[in-house]
Amino acid sequence: MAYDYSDLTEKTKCWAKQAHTTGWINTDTLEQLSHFDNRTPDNLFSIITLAEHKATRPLIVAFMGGTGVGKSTLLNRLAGKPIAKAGVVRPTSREVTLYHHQAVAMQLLPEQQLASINVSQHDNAANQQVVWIDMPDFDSTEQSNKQLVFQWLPYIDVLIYVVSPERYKDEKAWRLLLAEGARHAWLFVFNQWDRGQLDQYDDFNQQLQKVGFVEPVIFKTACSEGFEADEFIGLESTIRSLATGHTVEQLEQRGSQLRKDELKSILQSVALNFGSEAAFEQIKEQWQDQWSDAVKSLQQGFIWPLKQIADYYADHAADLITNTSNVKHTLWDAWAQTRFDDTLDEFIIHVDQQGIPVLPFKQQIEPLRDKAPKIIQTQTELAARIALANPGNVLQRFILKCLRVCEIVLPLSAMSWVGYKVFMNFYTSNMIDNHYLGVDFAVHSSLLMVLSWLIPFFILKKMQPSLKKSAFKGLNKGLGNAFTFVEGEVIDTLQGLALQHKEQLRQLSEIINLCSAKETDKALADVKDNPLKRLLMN
Ligand SMILES: Nc1nc2c(ncn2[C@@H]2O[C@H](COP(=O)(O)OP(=O)(O)O)[C@@H](O)[C@H]2O)c(=O)[nH]1
Ligand SMILES: [Mg+2]
Repeated sequence: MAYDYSDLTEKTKCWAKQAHTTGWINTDTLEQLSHFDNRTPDNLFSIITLAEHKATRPLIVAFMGGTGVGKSTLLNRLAGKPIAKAGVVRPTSREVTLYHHQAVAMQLLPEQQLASINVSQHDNAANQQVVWIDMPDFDSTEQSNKQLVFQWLPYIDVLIYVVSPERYKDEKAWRLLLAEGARHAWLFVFNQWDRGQLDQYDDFNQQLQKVGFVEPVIFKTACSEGFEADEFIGLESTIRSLATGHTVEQLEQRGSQLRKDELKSILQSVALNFGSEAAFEQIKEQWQDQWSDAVKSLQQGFIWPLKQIADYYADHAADLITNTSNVKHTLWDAWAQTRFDDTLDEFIIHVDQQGIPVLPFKQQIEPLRDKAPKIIQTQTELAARIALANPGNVLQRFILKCLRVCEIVLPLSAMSWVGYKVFMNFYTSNMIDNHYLGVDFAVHSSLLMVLSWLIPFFILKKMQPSLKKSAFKGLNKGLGNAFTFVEGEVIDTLQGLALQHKEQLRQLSEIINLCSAKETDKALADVKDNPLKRLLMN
């Protein structure tokens, strides 16, 4: 289904509004996508009261050209009476003259009503389907005349470009023809032919061919007294033949397609400045590289403060458990924040270089600048507490456990053995009247018992892991976790942004595709020998 131009501009405006709010397009682009020229010849007729052609509006035809070429004279000749001021001293006609059938109800727009306008009506049924307009001189020194012409141009179906032998090379009018060429259908009048030369006509014809009119329709007219043998009738009948509902519809459709094409190319250029999906993949890798560099430098910068904090933690291990707010030492200082901010800034510059809109990045990555210190603080503190709760490594802790067992088991075994010896000797000495154990035994067995307790006790004492080292290790581990955490936060944000980006592009491409949908049923190209074909610029 083909959408109307106004529907497409509405869709575009809606899209632009939300894309601007989320930062995907800047204010300039929003401006560009919020104001579209919806003026068409159709706007001039809100009510049409033509008896037979109720549904069809008349064809709007306007004379345009340089000063004094004879536009007003041509309209007067057509009307058969002086309705437009002709031959006024330069700068000439400042007003717009409308000439139409009395049955046509024109609804002038407020801006047009303000400008000086001169309306003449007729009752000639043959010209019922045409509204003629005489435009002020476009090349006039009066700036307001030029503005008036520009104000009226969008409402005109067919422009009759009038030239004279002196002014057929007029630059200002020619520039307007080039600029507006594609938007209208064109007929050409070589007026004041009573003074014209054939080579001037050929020259003019060739110029028109050069700018894209393959076979321009040019009428030679002469409006001076006593010179009747010209092609004025041809001009009149050509216009009349064009003033059918079908042609008007075709012109409207062509205008609408042109505007859709213009909208399409604007949207395509917006899409070009949007960055590709591949660019998103690239920036993800870039972030990982940049972050690993930053981590290296942060880690180096943290060695000394880490040691300080580890010492502090070890010395205040007890305070740590009861009151954390006593811990004044924080790892994340101004230096670290600057280093981190620089990394993010560098990354955003890179995003910009990849042609991806940076505002959403700035908006979504900004909170991380405040969040990073908190992440670092929580992670390092947590790891330090865990480390202090279980100091040393697994092997160390196992050996210590064994030693603690030995500290009990060894003296116990020594005591049992000595006890057994004392008992056995006491028993046998009673039976066979032997001597009791001597002083030697007493000394040795005491020594054995003392040693079996002292040795594990000393080793245990010496092997106790250092709290400082444990705190340092813990802090280091926590720092590593925090870095991974921050990296993950950015990657998550990037993934979220990539999805948003994809969705924005999808919506934009949808509108672009709708602009491309051709209204094939009435398309000009399908109609062979269409009278309009010669009137359109290629
Ligand atoms: N010789 C000659 N003079 C003409 C012809 N058409 C118009 N003029 C004169 O050219 C002058 C300017 O005409 P006008 O219609 O006011 O030109 P406009 O400025 O294009 O509207 C007037 O004096 C006309 O009488 C023509 O075909 N031949
Ligand atoms: Mg005039």
